[in-house]
Amino acid sequence: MTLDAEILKALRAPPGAEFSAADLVQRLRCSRSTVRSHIEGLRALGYEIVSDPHRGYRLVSAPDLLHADEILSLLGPVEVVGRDIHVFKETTSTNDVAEKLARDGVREGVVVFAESQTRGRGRLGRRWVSPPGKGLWFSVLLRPNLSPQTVTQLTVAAATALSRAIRQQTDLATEIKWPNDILVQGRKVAGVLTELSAELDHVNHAVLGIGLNVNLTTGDFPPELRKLATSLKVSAGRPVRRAELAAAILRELDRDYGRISRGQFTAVADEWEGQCTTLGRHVSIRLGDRRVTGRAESIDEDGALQLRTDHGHLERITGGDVSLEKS
Ligand code: BT5
Repeated sequence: MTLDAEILKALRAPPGAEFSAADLVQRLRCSRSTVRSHIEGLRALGYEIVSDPHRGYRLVSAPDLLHADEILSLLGPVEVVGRDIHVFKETTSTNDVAEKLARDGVREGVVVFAESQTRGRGRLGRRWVSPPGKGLWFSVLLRPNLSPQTVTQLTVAAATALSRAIRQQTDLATEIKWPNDILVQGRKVAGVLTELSAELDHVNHAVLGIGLNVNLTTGDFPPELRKLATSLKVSAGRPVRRAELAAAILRELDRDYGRISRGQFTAVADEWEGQCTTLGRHVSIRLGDRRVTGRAESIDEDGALQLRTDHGHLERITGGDVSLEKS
C-alpha cells in the first residue's frame, strides 16, 4: 500500500477520528515532513483534512474522484482482484489497457479504471457511453484456470458480484439479464464485456470489462438510450460515492473469482439464478443472423444458458442478445 493509501486508511478508522502528526509518524514509520507533504498532496486532490496543532489531523470529506490509493485504502485484503489498481483520466477503452498489460506479462488481478473512455465498447463492437467523472468504467486482468468452453463462468461470476455490491451499497433491487446486463427498475445500469486470449483448450488470459452508470443524469445518455438505461443516482434519487462502490465491487469480484477458481461455480450459479429475470421466461435470442425462441430453463455448469426451444429441443447458448418476450 502506498503512503497516501496508509494515511487515508488511518484517518478513516474510526470515522472522524483525529491523529496527531506523531501518531501518523509512528504508524507509517516515516518522518513528520513526509506526513505533512502527503497530507498537502491529498488536500490538493480535494480531500478536506483539517489539522489542529493540539488534536491532530481529521478527515472531513473526500472528493468523488477515483484515486487508486483511496480505492486500495477502502478495499482491504484481497486474494487476486484489486491487488494493483491504475486510474487513468481518459483512455480509449480500459479493456485495451488491460489487454496491453496482459501482453506485457503483468500478473492477474490488476484493475484499470478510467474517468472517461473515448472508445468504450460493448459486445460485437457496440458503443458503450462513458462520460467523465460519473461512472465506473474499469477492466480486470485475469488468468483463469478455465477452458474457453467454461469461461462464461467468469461473466456469470462478474454479474453476480456486481449485483451484490450494488445492492449492498445502495439498497436498490437489481436484476440480472443473461448473460451480461444488470438492470434496475427494468433498465440497464451496468454491462460486462469479457474478452479472451485463448487457445483451443486453454485460456491465456481474460479481460473482464465492467461499465456501471453511477452518477449519470438522464441528460448524460444519448436520446436513444434514455428509456433503456438508468444510473444508480437516477434510480436511487441520490448520488453514490464511486470509490466506496468500486472497493465493494472489487471485494465481491475477488470473492466470486475465488469461488470459481476453487471449482465452486455451483454456489455462484445458485446465487445468480436467484436474481436472474431471464430464467423461466419465454425469450428470443439473436445469434448473429439466426434467431431462436423458447423458454430459458437454467444455466449449466459452464455458465451457458439452456434454452428449451419452441420445437422442444434443448439448446445450449453461450452468447447472443436476449429479449424477454411477454409471458
Ligand atoms: C455491454 O455490451 O453491456 C458491455 C459493456 C461493457 C462496458 C465496459 S466499460 C469498461 C470496459 N471498457 C470497455 O471498452 N468496455 C468495458 P452490450 O451487451 O453489447 O451492450 C451494449 C449496448 O448497451 C449498446 O449498444 C447500447 O444500446 C447500450 N449502452 C451503451 N452505453 C450504455 C450505458 N452507459 N448504459 C446503459 N446502456 C448502454
